[in-house]
Amino acid sequence: MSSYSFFQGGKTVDLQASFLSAVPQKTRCLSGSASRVKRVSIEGNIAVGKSTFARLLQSACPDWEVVAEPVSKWQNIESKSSKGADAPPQTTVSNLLQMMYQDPQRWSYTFQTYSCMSRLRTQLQPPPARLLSSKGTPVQVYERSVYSDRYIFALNMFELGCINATEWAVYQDWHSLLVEQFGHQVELEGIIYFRASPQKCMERLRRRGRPEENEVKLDYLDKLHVQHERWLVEKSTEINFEKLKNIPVLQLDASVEFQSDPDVREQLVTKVKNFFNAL
Ligand code: UDP
Ligand code: D5M
Ligand code: MG
Repeated sequence: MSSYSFFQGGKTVDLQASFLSAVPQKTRCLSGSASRVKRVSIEGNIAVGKSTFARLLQSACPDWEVVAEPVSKWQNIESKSSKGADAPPQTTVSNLLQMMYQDPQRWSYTFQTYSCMSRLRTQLQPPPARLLSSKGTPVQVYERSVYSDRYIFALNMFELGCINATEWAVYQDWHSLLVEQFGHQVELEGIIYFRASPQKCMERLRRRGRPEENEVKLDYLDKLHVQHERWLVEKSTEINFEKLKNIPVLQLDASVEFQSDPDVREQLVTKVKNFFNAL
């Protein structure tokens, strides 16, 4: 593992300004129909089956839209550099997810700035027209949230010593500002906690075979599991946002094989429907 770089902390500057220019004006204040949309996030450990389940929900009901986690953005960061005024700019593509797993001490803070920023940007996109014109209750299902960024991943990195005390203080400061400024546009009505043992997640992680995650150890999934339990079951994580403290949580047993079993799938979808109706 490398030592810390002097430049790490400097990468957070002007996040808010870059957000404001990146987010279309119409998304900054919600129209009447957009404010009808209920937002829910699916939370859970790595490879527990969130994306698979989210796709299933999307096909189960036309009133639901899934907003996937922007993992491919984390794997493909384009940067341009120029050797001089006359030289053509060179484009480099880097894989920040891989860099974070290969050298967590160097890259965790950078990764957390980008994962949170890219997630928020993705979730701030306006819902599709079919959702806004739906007669039922439209629901947007987010794969994870700015809250799991902070209370699961960033907190875990801090506790592991991969984000130092200064970085953690800086992170919390800008994260709170972002949530205060933009949080109402991505505010959640509820959370689905997709829960399985770390062993089951490891089995699925290996089956998925994402190359960047080759070196992920069971111990890491154990730690993330404990963070989820503290936040969503024991409620012992210190939360800084009032509305989040009392948010309804639906716990689903994800250890069952739902992908290939239509009966199990249906049971899970019914639980989700009842949960949405009660929100
Ligand atoms: N998977 C499975 N059975 C299930 C659900 C998921 O074998 O009932 C597999 C899925 O095909 C994928 C892996 O588990 O290869 C991880 O799933 P996903 O990418 O949905 O997990 P996420 O990281 O999004 O939670
Ligand atoms: O995978 C998302 C991948 O990204 C997984 O390898 C965990 C990693 N990671 C690290 N920090 C974060 C944050 N803040 N959010 C999300 N993912 C993070 P998935 O398949 O979605 O579990
Ligand atoms: Mg996923």
